[in-house]
Parts: sequence; structure tokens; C-alpha cells
Amino acid sequence: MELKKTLRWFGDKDPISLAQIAQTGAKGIVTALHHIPNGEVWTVQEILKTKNKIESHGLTWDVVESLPVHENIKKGLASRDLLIENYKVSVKNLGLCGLKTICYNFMPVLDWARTDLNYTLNNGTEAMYFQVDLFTAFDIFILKRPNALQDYTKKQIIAAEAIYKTLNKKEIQEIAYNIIVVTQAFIDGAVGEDEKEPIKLFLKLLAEYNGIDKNKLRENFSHFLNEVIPTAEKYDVNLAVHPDDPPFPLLGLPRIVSSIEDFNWLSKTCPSLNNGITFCTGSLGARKDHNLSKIFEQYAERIHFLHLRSTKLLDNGDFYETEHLDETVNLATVMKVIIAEQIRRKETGRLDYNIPIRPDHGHKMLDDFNRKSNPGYPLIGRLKGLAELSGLEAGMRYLMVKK
Ligand code: DNO
Ligand code: MN
Repeated sequence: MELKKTLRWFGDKDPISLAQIAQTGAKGIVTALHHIPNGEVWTVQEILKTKNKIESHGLTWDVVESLPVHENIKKGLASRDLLIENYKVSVKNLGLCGLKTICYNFMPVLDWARTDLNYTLNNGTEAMYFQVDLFTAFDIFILKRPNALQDYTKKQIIAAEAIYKTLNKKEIQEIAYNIIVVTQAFIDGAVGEDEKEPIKLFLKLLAEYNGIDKNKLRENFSHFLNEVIPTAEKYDVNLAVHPDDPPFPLLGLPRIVSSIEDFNWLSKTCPSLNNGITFCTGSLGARKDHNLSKIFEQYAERIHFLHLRSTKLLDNGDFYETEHLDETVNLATVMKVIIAEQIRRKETGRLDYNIPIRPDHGHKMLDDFNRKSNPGYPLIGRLKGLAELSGLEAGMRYLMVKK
């Protein structure tokens, strides 16, 4: 009764192929219909095409990541009704095709954010890094977001200015690219890689959230869940919201899936267990007040998908993606509570215990430098992460499960 080992595949455009993934030890695939514009229905026909392609490589399609939530649903605009209806049809079609786990997020405008996608570690590998002062410098001096200053203390502004002064033109462009183009807006097609004025467009996307505070965003999220979850229940599909990454507000936007308080709210506003969580230790680990194994235990029955990786958090709030088994994050303890939950699920017959797991991101290393890949998703680095997690799981299971 192992955890189901998976890797993410970004579809036919992914420089890494299914044939390569099949050699990594992964048995399952996490993917989406990346070619379908956000908001449109995923038809049974299109779902089956991708499913069959995956299965022709001896793999299974275990998780949809993501079925994206359209910005107009997050903003609560009138057009949300039709978009939510479309979402329900996609959930239904996925359920009919045997896809039972859907990961998504509810972060306005951005998905995950980093300031450096190629931070070199001592051994020559590369990781993704979030530098707080540099992000602030981007907000105030590069983006020049109206009213940005009021979101920071004087000390933060001075530190950001000092960093900004050291940047040359190329670095300024690069940081804007890293933050704007690489994330959600890019993945959902709102900002293309060839976009001439990404900053202008990005400011417009941000401004559309004026007047939407944490409570309003929660209201819109609750409306979405209470509309969609009954369909998920009917077709035996679990939704699993991905935590905000990083788990705090950015660029004046509210973020509402960041903390234990948020998870409590999520469970109360729509109690069904089909309203679930993606347990991403990398995202949740970027906050000092998070005890990862406690969080897992508290929400175990709602957790339908696992992203396990480690985040090294520095005293000044900066963080980077460290090695999966870096001792600063105790993933062994996390694995222990995950296996305990699996045993509980098996005994009670409730819920599927074969929870899908992926190493989330990986470091760029070795042959990865000779091959294109999406930021955070190189082949060898993720293979290493998956292998380490698999070993950890096997050892822990040996200790915990009586033969
Ligand atoms: C980062 C991922 C996220 C995740 C989305 C889910 O690599 O963990 O982009 O896929 O937030 O909607
Ligand atoms: Mn994740």
C-alpha cells in the first residue's frame, strides 16, 4: 500500500517526455489540459485523449493539476455564473473518465512567486529563491504599483531601495520576467512569453482587485466551493486546494489559503471532505509558525494529494528550495504521520489510502543543464527528490507496519 509516486508533466509542450518520466520510478502522472483556455469546458473526448496518451506509456493519470479557477470567479464578477457552470461540467467529465483528484489554487493573479529561478548552491546545483527585499524593490521601484509604499515599513523601503540601486537593466528585466511571466498569468495564457509590455498588463490585472479584501475574496471562494463541491460529491471527485506560495499576501493582493486559520475557515465554509487540500510542505514551510506534521494530522482526512519538498527559511524571511531531505525540515516526521493516516484509512475503509505524492519541484543538476525544462521542473532534480522520498517512505513503512 505505497503512496502513489507521480511526477508532473506539462503536456506535449513539456520538454520532458512521458517516456523519460516512465524511467524515473514514477508510476503516475500529474497534468492538465494545458491547451484548453482557462474557463472553457474540458470535454470527455479531450480528457480521454490525454489519458490514453499517458496510459500508452504504462503510466496512469492520477491527479489533475490544475483545473484553473478563472480570475472572474475569484473577483466575483457577474460572468462567474457561466464559468462556474463550466467548471462543474469539467469536474463531472473528469469524474466520468475516472479522474478523482483535482488540484487547483485560489491565489489572485499570481501563482507561486520567486525572485531568482537559478540560485546556485554550493555544490553547483540550482534552486529557486525568494528574496523579500528584492521582491519589495520590484513592487515599489520596478512595477511602481500605485500605493505600494503603504504596504511596507520605512525600514523595508530603505532596504529595498538599497537593493534596487545595485541592479542593472538586465537584472531588472530578469526579475520582472521571473515574477510576472513565469507564473500563473503565463500558465493561464494571460501574459504570453512574447508580451511586449508585461508590466503594464500586470498592473492592470492587479488593479482589477482594488476593493477586494480578504473577506470579499473569502466570500467569492465560499460561493465557488458551495456551487462546485456538490458536483464533486456526485461524481466522486476530490478537490484539493494548493496552499498559497509563499503563504502571505503579496503586491497588495489578499491571500486566503496560507495558514491554519485559513484551513479552519475552509473546512467550516464547506464541510464536505470532497473539499480538500493539497498538502504542499514547500509552500507551507515558508512560515515560521507552521509545524508541518501537526498541520497534516489536523487536516488528514481532507488531504488528497501530497507535494513534499523542503524550504529553507532564513532569519530575514528569505527562503529557498533546499534539498528534499534537508534536515532543517523534518520530512521524516511528516512521512510518519502520512503513513499513520494511510494505516487509519485502510482500517476504517474510508477514503483512498493510496494517496498520490510528487516531489513538487527539484534542483537543476547534472544533465538538466543540457536540457530545457520549466522552472522548478527539471528531470534529474525531480528524479532525485522522488527517489529520496520513496526511500524515506519505504524505511518508515518498514518500521511502522507490522508484518
Ligand atoms: C508549483 C505548483 C503550483 C500549483 C498550483 C496549483 O510548481 O505547486 O503551480 O500547481 O498552485 O493550482
Ligand atoms: Mn506545491
